[in-house]
Amino acid sequence: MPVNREQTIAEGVRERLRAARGVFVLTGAGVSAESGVPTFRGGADTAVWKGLPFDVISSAGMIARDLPAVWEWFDYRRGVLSHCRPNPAHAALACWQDRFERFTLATQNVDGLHAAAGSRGVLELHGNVWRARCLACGCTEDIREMGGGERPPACRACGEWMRPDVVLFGEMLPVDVWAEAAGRAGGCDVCLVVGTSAIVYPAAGLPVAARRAGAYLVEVNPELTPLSEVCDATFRGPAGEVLPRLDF
Ligand code: BV8
Repeated sequence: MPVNREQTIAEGVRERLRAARGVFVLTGAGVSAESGVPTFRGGADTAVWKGLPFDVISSAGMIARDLPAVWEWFDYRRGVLSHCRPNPAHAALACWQDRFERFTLATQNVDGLHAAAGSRGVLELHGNVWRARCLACGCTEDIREMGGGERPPACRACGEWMRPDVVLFGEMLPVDVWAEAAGRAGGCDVCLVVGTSAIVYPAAGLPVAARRAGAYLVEVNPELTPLSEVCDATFRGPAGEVLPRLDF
């Protein structure tokens, strides 16, 4: 896209942000790509683990079928993440959080990088890879504070096995987190969608709901997505470069 045309659009978005009272942001794996976190559908194929497509190893049935394998998969993910730090996209969103009457950051990412960048009250739609949850009593614990590598780890409250506190395919999203995200998406002036292929539901429905409720919809993604055609503005570039440019 010719530079001045993108600059014009960027100035339009900055104006909208300056005037906005409520801003809703939905992020996906792409916002962490520049931190070195592999995306799921980056490039041609879907991420595969030991021959299993990620949406199989990350599916509800695996908990009953092979909980140790699920832990191995998320231990591997944590291993990758332990070398990753927030990037300028995370930083831009963190400094925007106090500049609006209502600012909501909802993410599909389980990497915890938004919080690491200073974002508060992030709505983690799909959970967090650094937390474990007891299969019996529902207690959650930060895995970094659980010491020993026992797998599956036992719950310190009731002794039952714990599972990664992430939402697997076929599982409901946390009801309170979802309700807040859906409510906020339906009441914002500007909705930004950053780094998501917008394929996984119900998260991908949030920007559509925001648009239907009258929000100005902005997409930041190097590639086209199913959402692109309903957006008011799109930026085909990496979030770590585009978001700082949208600072207003
Ligand atoms: C449920 C945690 C029901 C685990 C995840 C309606 C229609 C069709 C299917 C369904 C439907 N409703 C439900 C379904 C089924 C399913 C689903 O959506 N399937 C898809 C595959 C079609 N949904 C579910 O199962 C959900 N649960 O519906 O429960 C229910 C109801 C009642 C009772 C019981 C149950 C649960 C979904 C959550 C699953 N868990 N994650 C883990 O991480 O392993 S999903 C996981 O995959 C991520 O969290 C994320 O949501 C998704 C990956 O998508 P993205 O984040 O967008 O990443 P992707 O790689 O695809 O794309 C990256 C993008 O970034 C690209 O566009 C790329 O161009 C861009 N990019 C790259 N670099 C950059 C960049 N952008 C900006 N800057 C860059 N530098």
